[in-house]
Amino acid sequence: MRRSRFLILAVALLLFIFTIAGCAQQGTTTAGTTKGTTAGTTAGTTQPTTQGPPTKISWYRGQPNYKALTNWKDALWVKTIEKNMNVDFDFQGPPASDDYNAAASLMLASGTLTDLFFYNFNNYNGGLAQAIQDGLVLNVSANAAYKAMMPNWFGILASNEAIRRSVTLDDGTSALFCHVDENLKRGAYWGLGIRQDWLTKLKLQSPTTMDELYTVLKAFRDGDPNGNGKKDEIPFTDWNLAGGLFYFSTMDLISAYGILYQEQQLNPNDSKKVDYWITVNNGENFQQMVTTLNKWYSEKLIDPEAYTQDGAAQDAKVTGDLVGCLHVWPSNFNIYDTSLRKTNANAQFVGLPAMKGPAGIAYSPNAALVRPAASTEGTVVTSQAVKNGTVETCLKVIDYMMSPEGSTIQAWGVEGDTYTVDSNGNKVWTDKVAKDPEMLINDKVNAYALPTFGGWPKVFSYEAWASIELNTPESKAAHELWYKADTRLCLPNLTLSSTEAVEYAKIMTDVKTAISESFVKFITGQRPVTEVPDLVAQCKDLGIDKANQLYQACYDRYMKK
Ligand SMILES: [Ca+2]
Repeated sequence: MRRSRFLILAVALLLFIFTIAGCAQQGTTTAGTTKGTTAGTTAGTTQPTTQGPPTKISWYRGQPNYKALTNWKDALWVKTIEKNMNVDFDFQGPPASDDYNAAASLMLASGTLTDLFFYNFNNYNGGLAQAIQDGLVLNVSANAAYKAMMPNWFGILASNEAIRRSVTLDDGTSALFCHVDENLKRGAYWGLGIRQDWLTKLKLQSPTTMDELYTVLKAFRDGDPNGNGKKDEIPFTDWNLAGGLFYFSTMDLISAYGILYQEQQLNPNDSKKVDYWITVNNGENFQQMVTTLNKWYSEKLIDPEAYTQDGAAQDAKVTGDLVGCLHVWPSNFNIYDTSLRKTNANAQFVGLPAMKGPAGIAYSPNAALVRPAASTEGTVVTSQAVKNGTVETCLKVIDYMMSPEGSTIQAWGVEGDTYTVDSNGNKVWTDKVAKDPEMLINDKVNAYALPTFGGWPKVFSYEAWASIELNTPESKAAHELWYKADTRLCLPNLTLSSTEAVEYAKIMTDVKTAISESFVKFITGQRPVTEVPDLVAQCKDLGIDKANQLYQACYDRYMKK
């Protein structure tokens, strides 16, 4: 169970890293603008596209690896969409154990395309714009007849400014179809968690600043909150995503210093200026951050193994009643507490808000709060669909998936079967989903619907997501805390032009390598923090200012879109 959870986490994290570390797009801004509806029209789109036998549509995308589902064709929501649209999907992607990006990149390079193709175009040299120019991807928005077949998709773009800016290229091109969020609150899907029972035992308040957290971690270290008479507590821990050199718990602390871990951001003192964590105030904030974390590390407040252990090793410490504070997802509250309470009935993880640092502002480490779309990763219609004569069916199917009806099928399955609607109009899971004797609802639901994962053309249902992810009081409360963080550092979904994307990737590969080689060393003391200015100079030599300028131009265009 733990193993499969980490597998799923690892996949989710990889997707997450592509999104935040990728060179092209990122999310959107301003809660207000995404409010309201995805009007769109469903007229005509619920009709099957053809009479007679179903139209075969080939679709390249990876297979799932859920406890309850290993082939998309078996999912109730897929079968229902196939039936309603009279299509027969032929999913040709690799199994979940394979490297999807590598497999899909090979397919693109070989020119062997399916009708529909799922891909993160950050990984295409020159991005989506270049893939269109190269004749692989159909430019749907450039063709009035095609556009007319997608009233739901283009209706959402017309009615929701934030989503339109996120998913279109600078010239208004719309050719990639992804999940979109009308409720940005869903973006508050991770943050710090802490042992409330340890705080209570040591008579401590929940910390809101880095200074208060320092005091709490010292008390965790010295006060024997797990009560075994040994000084074995690990106040703060982290883990290394294999191959990713990515540290989640540390990321959650970094934002307290007005900087965001490994991604372009807005300057804390100039809301119009694009910056990077190493270049904000010429490295001053970065230096403050590593100086503090180095102090914590040397005082054994941070796990000595934080930067080398894997997720399973971290998890074993957490469920072994040893860890006080770390990065968590909503489902962790239930998973960790259930495990801990077998031996410690009072164990309770609760969420912590984003910490305030020297500036006294609780900056959000999570840019998902301002990004209403996975705008570089999604499904495109290919030139192969033109050759196969399936374009019309492909467009209508995608548009149906974006419709309220199609999105509801993806989020909840089939009414009367997997969910019912109560007298208040709220959807409720039926017992076959919620009360399976073998599986938790979090697992069982995947056989029928996909409420907690994106990756398909759909309008995300916040309610369906919350019904699975926020199913404990602790996760609900944490979600509210994380949502309140200050998002002023977070950039929206930005899309570099094809030439910008090539230049950016060239610079940032070297910059990221230089920083990742030193970042952990600064914390663990293997490199003195007084050498941060040398790293800043090295990054400038490698062209970080130019990379920031490329993003700046892109952001300026976004603001005018
Ligand atoms: Ca102890």
